[in-house]
Amino acid sequence: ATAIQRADYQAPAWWIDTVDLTFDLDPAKTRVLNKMRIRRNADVPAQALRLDGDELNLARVMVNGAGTSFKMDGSQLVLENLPEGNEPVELEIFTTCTPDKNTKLMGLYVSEGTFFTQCESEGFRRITYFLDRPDVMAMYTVTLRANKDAFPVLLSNGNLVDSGDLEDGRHFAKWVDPHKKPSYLFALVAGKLVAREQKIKSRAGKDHLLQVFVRPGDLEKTEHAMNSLMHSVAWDEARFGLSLDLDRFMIVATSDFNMGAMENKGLNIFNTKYVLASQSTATDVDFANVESVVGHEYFHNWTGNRITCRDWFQLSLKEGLTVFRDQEFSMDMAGTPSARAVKRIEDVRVLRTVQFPEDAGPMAHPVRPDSYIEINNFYTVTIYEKGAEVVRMQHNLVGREGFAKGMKLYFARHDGQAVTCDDFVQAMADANPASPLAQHLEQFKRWYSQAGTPTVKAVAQYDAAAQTYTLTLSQSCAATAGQVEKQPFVIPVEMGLLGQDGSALPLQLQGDSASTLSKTLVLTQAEQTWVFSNVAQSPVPSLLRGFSAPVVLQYDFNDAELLTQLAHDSDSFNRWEAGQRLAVRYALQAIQSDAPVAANVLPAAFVHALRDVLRHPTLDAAYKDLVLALPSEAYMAEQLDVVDPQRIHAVRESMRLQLAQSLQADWAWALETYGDTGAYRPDPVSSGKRALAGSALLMLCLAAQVSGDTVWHGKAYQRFKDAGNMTDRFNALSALVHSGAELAKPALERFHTLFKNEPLVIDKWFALQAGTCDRGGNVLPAVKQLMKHPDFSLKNPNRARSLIFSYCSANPGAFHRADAAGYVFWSERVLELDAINPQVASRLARGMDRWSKLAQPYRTAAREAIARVAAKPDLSNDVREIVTRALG
Ligand code: B3K
Ligand code: ZN
Repeated sequence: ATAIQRADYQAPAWWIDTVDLTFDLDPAKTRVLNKMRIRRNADVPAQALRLDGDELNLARVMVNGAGTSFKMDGSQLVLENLPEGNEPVELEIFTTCTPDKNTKLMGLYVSEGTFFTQCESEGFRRITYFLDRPDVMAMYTVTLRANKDAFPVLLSNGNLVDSGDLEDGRHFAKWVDPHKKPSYLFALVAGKLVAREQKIKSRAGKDHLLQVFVRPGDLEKTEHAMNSLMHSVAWDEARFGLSLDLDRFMIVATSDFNMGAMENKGLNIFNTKYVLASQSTATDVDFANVESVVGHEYFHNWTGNRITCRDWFQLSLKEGLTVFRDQEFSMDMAGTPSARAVKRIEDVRVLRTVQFPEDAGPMAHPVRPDSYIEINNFYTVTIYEKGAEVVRMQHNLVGREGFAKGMKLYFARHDGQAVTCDDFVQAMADANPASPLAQHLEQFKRWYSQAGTPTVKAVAQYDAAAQTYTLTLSQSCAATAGQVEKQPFVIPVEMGLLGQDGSALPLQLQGDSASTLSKTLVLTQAEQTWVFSNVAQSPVPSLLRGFSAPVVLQYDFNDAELLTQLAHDSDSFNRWEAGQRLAVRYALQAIQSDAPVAANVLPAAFVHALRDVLRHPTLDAAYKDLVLALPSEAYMAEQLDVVDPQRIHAVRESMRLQLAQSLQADWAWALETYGDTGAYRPDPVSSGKRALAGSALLMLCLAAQVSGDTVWHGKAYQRFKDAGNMTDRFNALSALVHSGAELAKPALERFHTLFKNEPLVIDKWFALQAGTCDRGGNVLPAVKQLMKHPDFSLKNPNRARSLIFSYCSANPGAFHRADAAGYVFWSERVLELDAINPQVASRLARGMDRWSKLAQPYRTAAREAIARVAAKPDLSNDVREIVTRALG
């Protein structure tokens, strides 16, 4: 397979104005009649029409009602003799496909007897021959015909305009989408489904019908998704003046889905994981995820669907922007400043533990990539989360009002078009001509073109006599594949200064008359200096507040300065960050020392500071839980050039045990204080209490395991049995499992019995066992045993992720074995999955991205495992691209 280059973009030679599809749905052989009205693109030289196809059986092609000659070029259907001139041409293509053999879950497939589609990015070509690219936008009419008993519900995009019975127990439904769209937003669903319905009125007074379709038994688990959808509609109107542009908006859930959800116009298809939620089966995190994914897909209706991407290199145009929007939605829904800060910290944690490594590894790519082999490999945390940070920086540079103005201009200019990332930034800058974004526009765009995480180094000097504070910021960015030299970025650095007692000091730049408590410095050069006057004492700098740019900040803080920030910083993000910096500092010292891992990796002063946070009278429980949580093993590994996963694991375990033991009374207090949240509501405040109580219980069980006093295990088992919601129940179960308690086994059995008919809960059951702390190498054999469990299936992506990914990609202490058995297991599963579903396989393949940093013997063994995968001749493009880059 050859790489596709962004620079090679050419406008299509033909346009498709209308598409009229008729489906005769049959799992074994579905017949698709595709009637298109096409015309030449007068702006480009006349060319043959080349239509994309994939695994289709072609029966007939007609042009203007008559047969025609055609040829095949690979998988493309080529029509060379179409009429000359610019008159529209009627093209009719008749094909068949086999949905029940479609294990890739791209195109038209069957899940538990129901038809679903997934077209983004290039799945539509598995349904019919087409110009399957996002800049070809057409009006769709869709007629679905199927057996009425087996497929009573027939759905597609837009409005239902006709339906009725046919002969032989069949029926039909005809749908017309009132908006033109690219093929990747096409969808159909046919099966036995029921819907929760809600009528709403928009601000403008228009009526809309919202529907959430699920399998019959799941209806009572859809209330939260429906509420989330209503909130999303209201939020987009209130914050951006964007109203629902359809009479009917549908969400349908399926348990077989490659990713989270898909924003098909008016017919979003969701993984059940992000729709179904009830107090007894879903955790607080699940509830929050449902809200955020429902929001995300709904917000795509404007950012993605009304304005779409010119080509797939522009993917972040819709994804980065829509992630930014869903993050803001979740923050606005959370309400309090503290809950907003918690959400921000969680988002930054994902960015730093997943995206920073990606940006430093073999898959590093700019937010707008320059080339790809398989586009499905580029639905990455760089496109999504870093893309959202790049939008967030624009938001911060033009301000909240300015951002809303920029969005207005973006829609005024481009509604109904397929555009580029440049078009978005241009609109933002043009709407805010006096902003630093407009001032540095060309330079700001480097965030889209240069890969890698920049480092910002800060050096400061306090002059007591002159009462000045001089801050010098310099930036650099390591080389990434194909990009050796990096030009300076535009980096907004929000900052404040704290007095030695932690109070906020006024900031007055030399030459300015007014002072503020927080300020955004815009770093544009390789190095820049700012001087603050009237600084009465030597301050503690609070830099990169709110994580104002996706960079690594280096500053030589001493422990005392970080403890001051941890106790007092008015910026919640940096207060949390100070604790993380200290924890990482002590962890790295212990990891890099030659001595055996000590029991007291953390100095007493730090432990006391954490106790003060835990016992703090006013801080929210959710925030306390984040401060008390140690940085992950993956995050620690990223700070090292040579990674010994076992050493990191041992050090982190020791730190955790130290916190468990030295704060034992405080954890007991926390469990007592936060452990009963009354009637269940998944709001941020009570979720935070449950999270902190869950952590406390785990700490108490860990300490108990060492002391041999099993009272807490008994209490945990009791909590597990009596819990009134899944969060408390699963936290108690996890505490038993992670602490290696004897009661873990009966609890796991009981849990399985209770929830054997709840697939999403059984996923948790698999994931917990695969993700548990390794004791003498026992996790891998347990995972292998679980693969033989009657409930396990590699074909179901959620199930595969719950067992295989939880072990290979989320349990480094168990996966990196000196005997290489974890790596062998990984390579076998990648190959096995690749034959079923290349997209899922290639996600698993990414688990070894960082192999070259491993210490021996892991490094050599990891390389061998990757090479074993690469040696397979008929790998999918998906996996081939990942392993080739990894070995690169
Ligand atoms: N746009 C889809 C992702 C499609 C992935 C295709 N491999 C979901 C989303 O980002 O909302
Ligand atoms: Zn998206």
